[in-house]
Amino acid sequence: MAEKKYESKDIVVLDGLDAVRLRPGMYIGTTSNRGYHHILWEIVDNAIDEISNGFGDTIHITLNTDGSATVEDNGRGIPVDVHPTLKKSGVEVVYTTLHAGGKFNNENYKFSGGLHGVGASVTNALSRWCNVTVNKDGKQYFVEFHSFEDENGKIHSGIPVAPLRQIGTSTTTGTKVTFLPDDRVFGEQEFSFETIVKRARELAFLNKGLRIVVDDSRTNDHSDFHYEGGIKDFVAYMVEGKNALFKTPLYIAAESKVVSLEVSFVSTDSYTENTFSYVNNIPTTEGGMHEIGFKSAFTKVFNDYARENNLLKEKEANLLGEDFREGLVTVINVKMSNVQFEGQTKTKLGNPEARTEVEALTIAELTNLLADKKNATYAEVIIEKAKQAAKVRLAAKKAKEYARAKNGAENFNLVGKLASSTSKDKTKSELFIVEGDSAGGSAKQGRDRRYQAILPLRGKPLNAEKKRIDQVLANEEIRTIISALDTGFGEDFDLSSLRYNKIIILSDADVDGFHIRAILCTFFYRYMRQLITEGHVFVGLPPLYKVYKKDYEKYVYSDAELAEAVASAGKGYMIQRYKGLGEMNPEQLWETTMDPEHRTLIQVTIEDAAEAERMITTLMGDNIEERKAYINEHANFDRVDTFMRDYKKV
Ligand code: TSJ
Repeated sequence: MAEKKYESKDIVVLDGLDAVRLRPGMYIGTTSNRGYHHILWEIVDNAIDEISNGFGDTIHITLNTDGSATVEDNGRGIPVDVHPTLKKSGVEVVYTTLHAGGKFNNENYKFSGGLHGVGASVTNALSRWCNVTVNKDGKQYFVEFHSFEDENGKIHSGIPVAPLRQIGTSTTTGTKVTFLPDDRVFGEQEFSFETIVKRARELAFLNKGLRIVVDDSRTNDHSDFHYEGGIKDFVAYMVEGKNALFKTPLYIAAESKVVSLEVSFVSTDSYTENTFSYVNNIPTTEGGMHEIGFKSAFTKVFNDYARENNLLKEKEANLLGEDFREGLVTVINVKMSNVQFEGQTKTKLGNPEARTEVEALTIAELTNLLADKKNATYAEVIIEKAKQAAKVRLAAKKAKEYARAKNGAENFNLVGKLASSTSKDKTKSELFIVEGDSAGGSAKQGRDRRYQAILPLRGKPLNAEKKRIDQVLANEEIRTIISALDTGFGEDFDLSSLRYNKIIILSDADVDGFHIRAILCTFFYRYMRQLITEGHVFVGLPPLYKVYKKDYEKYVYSDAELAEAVASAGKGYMIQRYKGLGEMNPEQLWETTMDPEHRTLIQVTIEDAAEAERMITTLMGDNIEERKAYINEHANFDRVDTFMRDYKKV
């Protein structure tokens, strides 16, 4: 893009967009890599809205070599006629007015994606430049927006270089947008093909029939997603590598004045429940009203079916929702207007009407589905499995009561491996969970024993996702952690009993270390969530290198810092590369990773933990080879894991 000369007569400062520049976080949450991709999704969402409403079927996303991204659809093309009061083309209105666009007008779009809901103007405001080509009515139109610096050095963005104009003719229809995120907002960042592909696949699953093609011109990577089965294919994809108990997932869909709903589910021989819900294509990780409505309908319909078909005797109690959902993989896809998000990560649907609507629609559709004799075996499989789950649930409850009655006496044994701290001051105390006995040994010797307790983990703690709660308890590593923390877990979790103010995970910068961090985060997320929400969980960053020579020594924690350290060392330096914590002696481990004065900790946020959990449950399945391949590909060993992109250093 050639830089244009601006003259003052061209300058029309757009107050709205200046506000976005001033406080990008208010509009896109963060200017980290997540925010960087967010402005791409704002554009893609607009194209999806068009396609969901029946206009066009394909979206192309291209990552260009100059760092910009292009999004193109084959819809009707953004309106180009001049807006009667704003006196600008529809395209310019969409791009220069906060919250402008067809999506806020329910006549054009029935259930608008609305999504994060800030619109294309925010992308424009946070881009160095942005251009739009519209093919419509046999013509091709073009408009370009630019940022520029005024005489006071203030940056204004999203200014049209010239009004929208016709640049040619066309035999197709559609909209094509190219933009370059502004490095003055985001710093040096780039689009991640992997991140984009992951979300593109999800969007293709959630929008049946939609085709999304992703091309990376930087690497020539290419992906193409299109699912005629929609979320039914999504469920099938998620149970690949698990043992599904039906040939294909079941599927229901219904619409009312308030919501449009589709649900697909399949039963597996696993013991955990996995429910993935979405509202307007946004993952509702924390669930909410739609999930509650679905779950209560599901429980009711299956209990009723069991009674009517004599699968539950009169004297037997109703089965619980959790019994029915054991091993069940479900995707719930809701579209509705005026969504309200709540919860710690704003991923919980708050609208009360979603509960009643989803419940009523599910009861009707599911009853209908089960009334079909062809589906009888599916119902029987689910009910049989639920009865089994109820039995285990009652047995586990008894076992737990028994263990509690015996109190802590034998718990003492479990903490045999724990080297506890001596001070009674809980506010300063720290528990290091250390990968491997050798690093554990160094940590025990190197630590400040007043405040630092060490728990070495031998081998891998089990995958908290895979196992039922009684099996989680059966794992020695997990039991050791639970008894060391002293808080209880699950419903019995009590934060006030926590023995340590900081829980610090120390694991290697390799595949196993990545896996251990993900598993521990998933375990805390599932069974001790408050530890994370109250900010008690951290990941310690060990150094990757030591640069040294006579009278000089510097530890380096990332590849980026290495060059700097080498430069300051001058001639004759040596580099030691640390492959694992076990290679450091006690003093080194203390100095680099444990000493509160010098160490770097990353606080695990609820988003990180949710991402770790999602990653483990959606992407890794039970197939160990697949899991290894996934980890190999995605763990970013230089600094932090993929699920900790937006890390907060403390
Ligand atoms: F983000 C965006 F706004 F720049 C954008 C919009 C980006 C991309 C890639 C596509 C789109 C977009 C918008 N695709 N299709 C549309 N459609 C309309 O804006 C549209 C077209 C016709 C009518 C009509 O009533 O005739 C109404 C609308 C909202």
